[in-house]
Amino acid sequence: MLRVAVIHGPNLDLLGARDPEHYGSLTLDEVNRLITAAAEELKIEVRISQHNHEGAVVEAIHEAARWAHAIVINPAAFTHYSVAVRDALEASGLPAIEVHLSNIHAREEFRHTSLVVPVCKGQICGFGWRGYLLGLLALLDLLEN
Ligand code: CA2
Repeated sequence: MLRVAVIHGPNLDLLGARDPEHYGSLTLDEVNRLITAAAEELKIEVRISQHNHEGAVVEAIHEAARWAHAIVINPAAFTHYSVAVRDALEASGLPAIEVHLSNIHAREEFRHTSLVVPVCKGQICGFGWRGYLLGLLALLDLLEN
């Protein structure tokens, strides 16, 4: 069975509270339930976590390297400046998919840069919470076919 760590970055615990035009109206718990339900259907084991601190995201990636086959990560703001998150992903040796709820390329200039995408298999953005499901499907395709 494919084992995937789903890691949410800072402020994503605020989902559903405001900014629905960028991030949708679902709470993080609701998004996580949808991810869990889809993973069950796809016969993927998922462990989902959310962290507001950079070091905690780094540790979640280290932890994933001990049990998971792959990572789906929305590094949120860390995407745009965290060398530490990028290095942790690279060091994990795991295939990772970068996910964003919003289309970061259609937003402010500073969101166009991702430090993590060069160490990921690819980036999915602009499809809201469904991006996480697309990430799981992409990993299934990559790792099982
Ligand atoms: O579109 C995404 O998923 C982002 O990763 C979300 C980050 C943002 O910094 C990235 O550029 C794109 C922000 C997450 C904050 O989420 C909030 C949700 C509700 C209210 C306030 C913030």
